Amino acid sequence: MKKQDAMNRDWIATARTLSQALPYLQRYEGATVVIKFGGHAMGSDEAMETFARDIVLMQQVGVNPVIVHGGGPMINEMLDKLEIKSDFVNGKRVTDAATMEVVEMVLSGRVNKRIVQAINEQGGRAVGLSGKDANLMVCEETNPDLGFVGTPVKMHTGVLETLFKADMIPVIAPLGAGMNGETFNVNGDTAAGAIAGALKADRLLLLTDVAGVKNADGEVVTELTASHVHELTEAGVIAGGMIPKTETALNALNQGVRAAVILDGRAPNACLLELFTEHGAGSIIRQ
Ligand code: X2W
Repeated sequence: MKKQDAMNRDWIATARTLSQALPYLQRYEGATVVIKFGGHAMGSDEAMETFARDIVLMQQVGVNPVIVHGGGPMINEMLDKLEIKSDFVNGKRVTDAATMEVVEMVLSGRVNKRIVQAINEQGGRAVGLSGKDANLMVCEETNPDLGFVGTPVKMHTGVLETLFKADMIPVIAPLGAGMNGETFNVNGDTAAGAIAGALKADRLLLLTDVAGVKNADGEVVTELTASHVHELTEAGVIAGGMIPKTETALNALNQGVRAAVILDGRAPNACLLELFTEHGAGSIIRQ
């Protein structure tokens, strides 16, 4: 009898959770949400399955999710196997022609298809592409010292609108097309910010392996404005790997994205927690 009571309580709690989500579901109906899924946030097969289910649920309730993925650790692993040395300058991989081939093979081939398959296994219809497809992300060389590292300069998001209309979920590898037939390697955060900006997305979720932006006491700040981010950066509190993330967030806001969130993608159901509960997750940055 007691066991039955406990089970009933679980179901009642589930029903209450769904009921409480209603205002959030209404708020995000028809919204575009760009999710950067970093290589460090991609954990086990189980974590990938949970992520994929969250994305399919989002789409089921009327959101247009766009996944932009990274895969830095997976590229490192393959370069190691091939005994190709790789260096980073300010968080960007120095990319010569041989490295570029491996980057494209790993991102477009291995990582992209793993995510596409995980979403499709949950009943979604994901389509994998890179910034080269339909000239989605046209790039220029960032700095000659970095080789084939690209900065997005012109976006053509028509292909994404087409996929939204067909209820398909775009999964994008961060590669760009050059004006002279080159392929460029684009930092995953930069690519996600450029795509979110071009779509004027309602949300940019940067899923990483830290809980969010921390203050001087090491506590996660749940809500920040752009000027707050500038202050923390000048004070040296926002430092290291967090800088490209907050810069991406601020650039996206400047291009018309409503809010950017930096959150721990390894936490269970991180995307749903952020979008559909009062609790939210990580650090939300608004203008
Ligand atoms: C990155 C692209 C992948 C990436 C790289 O080659 O590693 C540059 O550095 P994460 O997992 O998001 O770090 N590109 C130019 O950004 O992956």
